[in-house]
Amino acid sequence: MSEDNRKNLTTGSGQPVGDNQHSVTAGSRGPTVIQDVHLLEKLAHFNRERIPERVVHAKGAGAHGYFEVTNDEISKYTKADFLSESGKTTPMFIRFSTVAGEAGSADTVRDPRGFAVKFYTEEGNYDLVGNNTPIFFIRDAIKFPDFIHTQKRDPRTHLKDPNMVWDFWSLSPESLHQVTYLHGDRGLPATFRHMNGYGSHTFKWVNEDNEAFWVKYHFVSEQGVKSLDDATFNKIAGENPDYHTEDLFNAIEEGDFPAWKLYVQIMPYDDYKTYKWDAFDVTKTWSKEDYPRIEVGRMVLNKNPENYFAEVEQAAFSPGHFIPGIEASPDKMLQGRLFAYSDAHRYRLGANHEQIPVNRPVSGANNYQRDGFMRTDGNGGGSVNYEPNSFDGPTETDRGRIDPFEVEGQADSVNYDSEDHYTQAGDLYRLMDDDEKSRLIDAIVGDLGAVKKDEIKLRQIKHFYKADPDYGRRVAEGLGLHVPEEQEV
Ligand code: HDE
Repeated sequence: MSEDNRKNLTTGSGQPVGDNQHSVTAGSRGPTVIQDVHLLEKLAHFNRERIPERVVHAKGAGAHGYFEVTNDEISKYTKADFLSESGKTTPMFIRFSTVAGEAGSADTVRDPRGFAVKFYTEEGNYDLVGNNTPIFFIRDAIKFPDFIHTQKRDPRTHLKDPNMVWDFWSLSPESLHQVTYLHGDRGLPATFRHMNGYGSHTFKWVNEDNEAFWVKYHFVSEQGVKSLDDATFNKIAGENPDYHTEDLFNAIEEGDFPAWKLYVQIMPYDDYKTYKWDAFDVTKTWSKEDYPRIEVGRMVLNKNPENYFAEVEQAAFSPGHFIPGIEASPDKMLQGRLFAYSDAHRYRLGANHEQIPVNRPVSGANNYQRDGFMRTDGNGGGSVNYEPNSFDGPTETDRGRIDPFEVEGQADSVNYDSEDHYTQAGDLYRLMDDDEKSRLIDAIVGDLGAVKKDEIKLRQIKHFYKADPDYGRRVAEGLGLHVPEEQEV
């Protein structure tokens, strides 16, 4: 482009624009002429600026940074190249989010927070798509659409409806642990910087000798964990719905880079057969006494996105983006997610969404995928587009093989073995000090109190009671309802 053109306003196809303030009309009073293609293009593109928002986690904020390994010992457990030695650094991108709200909703609502990390490793992108809670409400993917329907708007009133929320939770007792967690202080993080992150699921690590381990990830905030109180979070939601987004952006802009230490709990492969909890049930945690946290490295966020839509709205994380040395576990929620995320990306961003810069692997992609909407990478040029071939096309490599594992039993719709949804929820309740217990009870009474049917409230109170009689009693009293006796529960 010549020097003077550089300042010219142009159309999308580069033609200089003569007038950007006035439509072309037939005479001063005449109709607008259809040949004003700049006007047509500008209005037509404007109509197509919005893409489908994420069906969950629609409101979020993102940042770039790096991950640095701080423990040489980790390569004992995984052959993942980016974890191979202390001091190795990997660029990464993170997106924090709420779950239920739409893209314009408030940041400071009581809700789990998404904690989605994309590591741009030399062997492909590794995505760890977690939350700020180590557990989840349900443990089978098949229930997720129903669960999210209760978190969204009533189909008739288009209003959020506590009757749906608590009807579902009281009929799905596996939710009790996360319901307790959510109504405790962790449900109201003070900022995205003052909360921990978790992979939540159990994953599989495989080392260079093809020995396998089970792992759970913990990102521990170096800023500490701070929460808002009940009065504050609602006030902020009204005054500044983008409070967390603004806090993260300003902190990084001012050079106050937030950081997290990454730890893992490691379970020897065969322990899952005898461990007291189902190692693959995402509504349960592993005791840190049984499997202590081992430091892996440190994540620092040190660069804001240049453009929100390009980098945050178009970011595509998938739990199925594994790399050699890191694989799936049989966790039924994780298994469902392995399909759902890339399917959501194909819907929201198109078949070639991994060519969008924020999603592009720094290691490049070599495969025989061709064509499809928005193919912008040259589409493989004249190179061979099938395999096997005799023309030096990319071929499979042992490094990409999964670690084989035994399967047994019949294909069927199978439940988990244990229905104990009370011990860990009760342990969490008993871990809280008196003040947090009071805040928990107030939060639950406030939410559950809005439910119309006593039948739903009483059903839920019985779950609280089975977790801990004091828990159930205090909620019942707070609601002015019958306190169940031991034998009733
Ligand atoms: Fe998600 N989830 N999820 N989820 N999730 C999505 O993917 C889904 C679950 C989480 O910042 C969607 O790109 C299913 C658990 C985060 O871009 C969708 C199930 C955890 C984000 C989807 C779950 C999460 C999402 C929506 C039940 C924590 C935002 C658009 C098996 C461990 C990522 C999209 C970002 C986003 C599906 C449950 C975390 C629809 C089917 C459990 C952080 O694909």
